[in-house]
Amino acid sequence: MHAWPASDVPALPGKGRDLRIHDTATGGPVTVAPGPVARIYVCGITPYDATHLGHAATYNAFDLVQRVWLDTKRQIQYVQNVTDIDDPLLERAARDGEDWTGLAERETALFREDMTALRMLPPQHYIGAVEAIPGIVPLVERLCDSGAAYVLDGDVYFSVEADPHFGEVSGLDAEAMRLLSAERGGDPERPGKKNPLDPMLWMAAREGEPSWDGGSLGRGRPGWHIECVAIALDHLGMGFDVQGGGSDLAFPHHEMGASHAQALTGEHPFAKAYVHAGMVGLDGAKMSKSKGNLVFVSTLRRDGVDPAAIRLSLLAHHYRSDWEWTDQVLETAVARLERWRAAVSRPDGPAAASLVEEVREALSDDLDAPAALAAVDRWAALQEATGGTDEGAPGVVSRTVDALLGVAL
Ligand code: 5CA
Ligand code: ZN
Repeated sequence: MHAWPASDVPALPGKGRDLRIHDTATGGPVTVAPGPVARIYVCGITPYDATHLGHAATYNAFDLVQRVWLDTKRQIQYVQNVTDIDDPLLERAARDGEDWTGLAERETALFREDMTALRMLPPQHYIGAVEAIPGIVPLVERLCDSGAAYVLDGDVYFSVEADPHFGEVSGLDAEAMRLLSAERGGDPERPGKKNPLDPMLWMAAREGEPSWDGGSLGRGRPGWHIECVAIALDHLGMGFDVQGGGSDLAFPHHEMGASHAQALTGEHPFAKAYVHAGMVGLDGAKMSKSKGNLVFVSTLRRDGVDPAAIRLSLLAHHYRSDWEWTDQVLETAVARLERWRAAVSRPDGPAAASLVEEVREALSDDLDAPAALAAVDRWAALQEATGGTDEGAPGVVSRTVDALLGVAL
């Protein structure tokens, strides 16, 4: 699949800082990507509805990761998937009497437009589940051959016991895992499974549903976790730096993915850090396509909201906190954008060298975007109150906000 166009990222004076970020598996901050090449996999959308602000907030977090790395001149290998075949997609297409491929293509196209408008940097490899199937089948076959997978009425399941590290990503106990598994696409109640938590690797073809050639597995379609594993191993290999997604992916998705990959390769870990963004809510509940309590990026854009203001709304919250979208959040961002634009439109201003360092410091410390915004706010307030004589300053501020926060002033 093709991704979306990249916006330019201006180079900044001085030296960028290494990123320290919270890792779910160890429960603490880790310095990621020590070498010159940084490898990141971010779970992509299931394209059965438009991009809501929860999605946008999560992709904003991983866009910041890239921007911190680019500031250190690291080379980045960034991979993202599109879950363009899965139950929710088929259910929505059936509900609306629409072809599932048309639905997936349309919503993926809209996602690209939203990402472009929000100035999220694109992945180098943007891979759909359907196009990954030829790579998924041999992995499932290998897991079967090694005894890490088993067949139940034609469906193939992964045995969580096959990975001695199972449970280390989320750190949850068995009961919590069971509850989340039932909530998030698993089938712990299905009789005949070796362990109720075992996730499906390959689903045998169902009447009236699309299916693909699965070699010795028979016709069917891939499970969700093996999709991301196949794509990540193909383009990044084991031991890549960051696996990212919203906190609802820690279990089962990232837990199971890590175990699939570790059982396949005998190596550990799948990713060196598992990074999770908080959930954005609306009216007291997590924004979710299944609940329907959504604010779409595309709706705001159509209503004339500046994408830079949407982005500032996201940046005003620390990526790990859960927060609520309200009109007030957007109004605050619109006002901030106006203040910043007025401040950088003057020919000179207060010196900005320390501002660049403050924004760098804030982002390198677990992506503290609110602290970065506060630093820019202080410069803008000084500009408004007293002004300054530094002719380069407004340009430096503008480029800092552009390069490190993705906001065009
Ligand atoms: N296709 C899978 C990942 S392989 C998937 O979870 N798709 S999704 O469309 O449901 O979600 C895409 C990303 O947005 C995931 O990282 C998910 O954790 C995140 N996300 C979903 N809802 C919210 C929300 N309310 N707030 C923050 N992030 C969210
Ligand atoms: Zn994924």
